[in-house]
Amino acid sequence: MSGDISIITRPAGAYRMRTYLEDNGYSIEVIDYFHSFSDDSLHEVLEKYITEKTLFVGLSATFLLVTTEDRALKVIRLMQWIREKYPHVKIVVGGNETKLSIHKLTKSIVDAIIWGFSEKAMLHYLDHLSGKRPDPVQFVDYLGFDVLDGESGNYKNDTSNLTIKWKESDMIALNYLPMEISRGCIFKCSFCSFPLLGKKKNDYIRDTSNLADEIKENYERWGVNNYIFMDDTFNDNIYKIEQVLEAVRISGVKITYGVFMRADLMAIFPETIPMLVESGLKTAIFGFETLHPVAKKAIGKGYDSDKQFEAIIDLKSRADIFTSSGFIVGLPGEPVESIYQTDEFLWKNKGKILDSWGWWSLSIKKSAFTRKSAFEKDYQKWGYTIVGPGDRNWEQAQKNAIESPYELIWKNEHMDWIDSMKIAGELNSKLPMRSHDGAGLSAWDITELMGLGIPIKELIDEQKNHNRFVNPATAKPLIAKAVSIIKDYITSKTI
Ligand code: B12
Ligand code: SF4
Repeated sequence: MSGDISIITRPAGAYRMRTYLEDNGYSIEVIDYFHSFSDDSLHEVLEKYITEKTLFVGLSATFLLVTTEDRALKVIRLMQWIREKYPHVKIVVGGNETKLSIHKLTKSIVDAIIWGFSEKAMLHYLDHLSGKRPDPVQFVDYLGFDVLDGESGNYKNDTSNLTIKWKESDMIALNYLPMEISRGCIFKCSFCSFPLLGKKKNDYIRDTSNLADEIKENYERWGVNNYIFMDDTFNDNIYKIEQVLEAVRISGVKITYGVFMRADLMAIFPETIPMLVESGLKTAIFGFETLHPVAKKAIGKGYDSDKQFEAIIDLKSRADIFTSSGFIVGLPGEPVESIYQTDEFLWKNKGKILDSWGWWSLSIKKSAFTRKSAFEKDYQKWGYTIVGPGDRNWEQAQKNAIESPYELIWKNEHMDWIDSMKIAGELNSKLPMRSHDGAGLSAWDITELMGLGIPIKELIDEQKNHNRFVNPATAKPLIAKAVSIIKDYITSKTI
C-alpha cells in the first residue's frame, strides 16, 4: 500500500454510473481511492474481479488530475498491465473531459474515451459489446483516440432519476457523501467550461421523490446525513430550492450540506435565504471571481457587490454557515493593484462576509472535445494573446500545484499566465492550509471535516480566531480514524 492517503472526499461519477448500469442488468465493481493503492494491490484487486465475462475496465477521469509524472505513469502502468494480462477486456476512459488525465495515454492502451454525462451512451457501448445490440457506438477520431461526447445525439440523459445506490462494500463509514441535485447551469459565464451551460430554467433537475428516497435510504442504511451537493449553481432556480426543501421534509431526515451557489441570486431573491437555511446549508461556495467592475461585466457577473455582501451577511446571521468564494487572477480589464485591493478587502471583512477564499490563475485550455469556455473559443476578443504552450513552465507550474501541460500561456494588457500563477500562489499562501496533509485551501474541507464529527461552529471559529481550519487537538484523532477507515477499505478490496 502506498502512503498517499490525503483525500477523504469521494467522487459521485463512478457510483452514479454503476447505479445506472446495474439497473440495466450489468454488474459493476467500483474501486475507489485508486491513487492510494500500490501497483501490487491494484493488480490483486483486478485479479480478484476480472473474469472471462468482464467486458470493460473503466477509468473515471473527472477528478483524476494527473498533476505529477508519478500519477500519470501509475495510470499508464496499470493500463498496460490490463492490456497484456486481459486482452479481451476493453479499456474505457470516462468522466468529465480532462486533457490532464490522458496526456500520457496512447491509443494502443485505450479502446474508447467517453466524455461527460454518459449513462445512456455507456449503456449503448456495453449493449453492443455484450451482443445485446447490433449497432456500434459511433466514435469520432480526436487526437488519435476514439472519442464520444456522452451528451450528444440521442444520448441525452433522463435526469429525473439521479440516484446513487451505495453498497456495504463502498466506504460508507464516514458521514459524508456526494449527492446529485441537478446538472448544468442557467448561466454562461465567459470563463466557465462546465457542461450543460445556458440550460433552460427547469432542465436537468431530479424529481423530488427520487431525491427524498436517496436521503432517507442513506440515513436509514448508513446513518449518513451530511452531504456535498453536486450542482453547478444550486440557487439558479427558486423552484429547485423549493423541491430540495420539500424532499428534505418528505424524507424526515435533518441534513447538512455544502454546495456551489451565487450571492447575486440571494440578493435578487431574498426569499430563498431562509429556505437555504432550513434545507440544511452549512457550507456555501460563491463564485465571485472578481470585485473589479470591468472584469465583473466581462465574465457576466456584474451585479452590485455590496448588495451581494448584504445578502451573505443576512444568510450568516440566520445560522452557522461557512462561506467562501473563488477569485480569478487575470480576468479582462482587471489590473494587478485591483487584485491586491480585493484581497485586502477580504481580509478586513474575514468572517463577516467570507470565511475563506481561494485565488486561481485564469486558465485557457489548449483544446477540448466537449467543453470550451467563451474565452477559450475567442480569446482575442477578450484582449488575450497566446504566447505559448503551458508546458514550457512545467517546473514552475508544479511548484504552484497547477496542472499546466494543457494550459496556454496567455498575456493581456496587465499580466501573463505566469504572473497570474505567481500572484494567486502568493495570495493563497497567506490563507490556512488543510492542517492534516498540507494540501491547499478548500471550503469543501469544511463539509468533509463536519463529516468527521467536528461541529460547524468550531470550524468557523477556528478559521476566524486562529486563521486555521481546525484545532489540531480535535482533528488529529478524527483524521487518524478516517485514514484507518480508508486503509480498511483498501484491504477489503484486496482480500
Ligand atoms: C462538485 C464538484 C467539485 C467538488 C467535488 C466534491 C466531490 N467529492 O466530488 C469540489 C469542489 C471538491 C471540486 C474540486 C475540484 N474540481 Co470540481 N467540479 C464539481 C462539479 C460541479 C460536479 C462534479 C460531479 O460530481 N458531478 C456529478 C457526477 C455524476 O458527474 P461526473 O463525475 O461527470 O460523472 C458522470 C460522467 O462523467 C460519467 N462518468 C464518470 N466516470 C466515468 C467513468 C467511465 C469509465 C465512464 C464511461 C463514464 C464515467 O458518469 C457520470 C454520470 O453520467 C463539476 C462540474 C460538473 N457539473 O460536472 C466540477 C469539475 C469536475 N471540477 C473541476 C475541477 C477543475 C476541479 C478542481 C481541480 C478545481 C481546483 N482547481 O482545485 C478540484 C479538484 C479536486 C480533486 N481533488 O481532484 C472540473 C474538472 C475538469 C477536468 N476534469 O479537468 C469540472 C468538470 C468543472 C469544470 N471546470 O469544468 N469539484
Ligand atoms: S461560473 Fe457558475 S454561474 Fe457561471 S456559468 Fe459557470 S457554473 Fe454557471
